[in-house]
Amino acid sequence: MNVAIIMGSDSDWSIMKSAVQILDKFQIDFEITVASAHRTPEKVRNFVESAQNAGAKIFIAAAGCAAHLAGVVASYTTRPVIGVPISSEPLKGFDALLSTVQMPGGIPVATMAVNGAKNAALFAAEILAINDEILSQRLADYRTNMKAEIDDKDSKIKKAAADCNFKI
Ligand code: RP5
Repeated sequence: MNVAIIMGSDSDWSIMKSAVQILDKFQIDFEITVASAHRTPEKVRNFVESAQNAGAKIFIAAAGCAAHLAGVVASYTTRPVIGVPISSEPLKGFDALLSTVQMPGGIPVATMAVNGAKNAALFAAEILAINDEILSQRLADYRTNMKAEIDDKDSKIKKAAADCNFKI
């Protein structure tokens, strides 16, 4: 198991499933659990320790509101921790962003954008690819496909604009 994902609640799943989809696409094995820094702190600690013992190289921690989960996970491991602040009412994720990103010196969390689950998984893949040529090639192919998609969108927009009788 390479990546351990921890979410503060099952309500974070609608966002975090895109991280799982990316890990699956790149054939990266992972484990996922729900555990809260505030509601179930012992479960968080036990999960981090057991995931690390099981070989987790990277942790992805996602939480909303006063989102201390990623920081707490980072306090229990020296493996890289990627934080995903989750949007919630009434502050739309700004609360979670600041709670996740503003770590004190000594305990880093690589914080993604609010709801940045996809990039969290891609960032994990990029770290793992440092020592994995096959994964590195998959990431290169992914970028190549992304370029082709953008070129396709460019062509469609140029055609749509031409149909409107003005040029971009
Ligand atoms: C956080 O509180 C969770 O990560 C979630 O984003 C938010 C709300 O949790 P629920 O009330 O939906 O369980 O700890």
